Amino acid sequence: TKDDVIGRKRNIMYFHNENVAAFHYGPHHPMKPFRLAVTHSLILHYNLQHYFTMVEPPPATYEEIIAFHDTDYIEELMAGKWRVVPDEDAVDGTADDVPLFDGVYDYCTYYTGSTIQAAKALNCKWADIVINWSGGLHHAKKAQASGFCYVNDIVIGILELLKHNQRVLYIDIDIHHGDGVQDAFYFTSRVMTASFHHYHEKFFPGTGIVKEKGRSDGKHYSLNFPLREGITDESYAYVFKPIVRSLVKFYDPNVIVLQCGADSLGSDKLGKFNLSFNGHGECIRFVKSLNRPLMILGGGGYRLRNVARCWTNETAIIVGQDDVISDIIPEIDPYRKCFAPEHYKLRPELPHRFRDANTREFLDYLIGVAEERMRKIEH
Ligand code: V1P
Ligand code: CA
Ligand code: ZN
Repeated sequence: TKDDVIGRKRNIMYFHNENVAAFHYGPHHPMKPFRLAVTHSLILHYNLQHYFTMVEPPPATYEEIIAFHDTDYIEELMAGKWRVVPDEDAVDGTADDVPLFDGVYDYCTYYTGSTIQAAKALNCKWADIVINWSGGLHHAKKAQASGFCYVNDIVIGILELLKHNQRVLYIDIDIHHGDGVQDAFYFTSRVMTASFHHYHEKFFPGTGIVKEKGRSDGKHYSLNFPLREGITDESYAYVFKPIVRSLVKFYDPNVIVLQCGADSLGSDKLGKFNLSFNGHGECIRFVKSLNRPLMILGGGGYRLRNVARCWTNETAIIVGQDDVISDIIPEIDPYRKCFAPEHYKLRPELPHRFRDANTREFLDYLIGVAEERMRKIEH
């Protein structure tokens, strides 16, 4: 089988608490938790559950959440009220992106509970690969919600992994900078963070330049790859593969956490890249082929039908069924109508909306940065 060719058979666990999909950020908000119900349904209708152990994990507890977050901040979230900040503009900017919708704290406990249980399954060696598509909310800070994220399940999950693992490598392919995870581990060498993202001063969150490289014990353990708009499958693989290969070779992580935000796909509502389902999925395939214990998380993704397609295809890649399953969405899936515009295909071609502004010279410069940084790390 293909598993024997690229590595030994991996034990896979899939974490899903269906309560997470019933929350609403509000009528005009791009983040739609319902995408998680559509994704889960599509995974089931492709019968991929035969290849993994499905777990419905409990919600995260208050104690688990304050392993990272400030208690005062979490009290506000539980009460559904942000503290009054004198700067009115800041309040408005925050309120639009992170509205206090009904049940917002409960919502956080569901996606975070799944990430925590996924981390525990890796720690106990019950699984080699764990999946939580509801997780990956990489912008949340210790005492502040940001960019659709309130509780940082990734940071909490990595803290759990650090109880049993000396070194964790975090890789983030969401189109936005993984600032919340980078900030949380900026001063330690036990977590290396690598974010690939679109960078532009006007593009959220406006951080993630190459010069942000970590401080004190963490110096050289934060890596940023600020990409220009319109990047294609070829250009993305050209930087991603050699960089990730050398991070794994030199950092030698005990476990890898991969945030798979689907907003780096072409035609995303917020994104500016041209990745196809294949190009995005190739990153997941490549990281899997490195044969380390692996946690797969979701993240952004704002064209609902493409998020479900992307993460279903990537679940199939993880279980080694991507070249076996049909490219036509199963007729029995109750959400099939969501996929009508592209003739019910699982991996339709996506329109290229942006010219690729990433020159070969620029991509070679980014690869050089990673190589130079790897020469500086030791452990
Ligand atoms: O651009 C901003 C804020 C508003 N300015 C004051 C700065 N916010 C973005 C937030 C994007 C968050 C991405 C989250 C993730 O990385 C992880 C889950 O994918 C934003 C955008 C935008 N086009 O970038 N907010 C909104 N659009 C928005 C639109 C309508 C209603 C509410 C928010
Ligand atoms: Ca990213
Ligand atoms: Zn994003």
